[in-house]
Amino acid sequence: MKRTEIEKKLKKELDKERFTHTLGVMYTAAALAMAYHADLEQAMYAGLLHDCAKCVSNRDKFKLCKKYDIPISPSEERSPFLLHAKLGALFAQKYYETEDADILHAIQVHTTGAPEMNMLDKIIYIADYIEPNRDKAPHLEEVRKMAFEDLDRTMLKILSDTLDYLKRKGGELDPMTIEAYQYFKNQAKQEDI
Ligand code: DGI
Ligand code: FE
Ligand code: FE
Repeated sequence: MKRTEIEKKLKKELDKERFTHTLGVMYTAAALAMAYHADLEQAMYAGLLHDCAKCVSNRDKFKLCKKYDIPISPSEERSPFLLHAKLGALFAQKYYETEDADILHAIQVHTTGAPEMNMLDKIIYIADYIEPNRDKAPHLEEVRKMAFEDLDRTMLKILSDTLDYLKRKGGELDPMTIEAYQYFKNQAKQEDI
């Protein structure tokens, strides 16, 4: 599907705020792709589609996961909003004609992150956090600058701030978020040696 067609469809599926955020992520991902010589088209499509399953009720999230054999982890059972990432990858393929495995993977890991993320995965994860309409995350100014200097250090900073935030508010930590954090922490240590 053309990007403009996807935009039209998403405008109907998402609430106003989420649609505005989505465009913010698409253009921020584009800017990061330019800065790091990544594929611009892939970054824009992945940014546009990353939250395509966000505005589905929790009840329907569970139903759809069962219907399409998407495994639900115990942590997702308790925090069903996490499922919008896996479901987003399914929707992108099913309803938005996206077959590109890199785009689908970037959508799938955009909420928790994952060990060994590739460049597109990192660009989407970071763009989601720093896009211009975001205003609540801590250290935003610093992270926004860092994003255009070093993707791995930025991943570590966002993951660490996210874990702090979740611990403070008593949110459950998904094992994948912890694994992602440890991966980028080890990576940073190895660079120091
Ligand atoms: O969908 P968005 O709001 O644009 O962004 P997102 O998909 O990155 O989701 C962000 C939220 O996800 C943020 O409030 C932190 C939360 N999150 C990330 N990792 C975990 C988590 N929440 C829980 N409960 N557990 C996690 O491991
Ligand atoms: Fe999301
Ligand atoms: Fe998002």
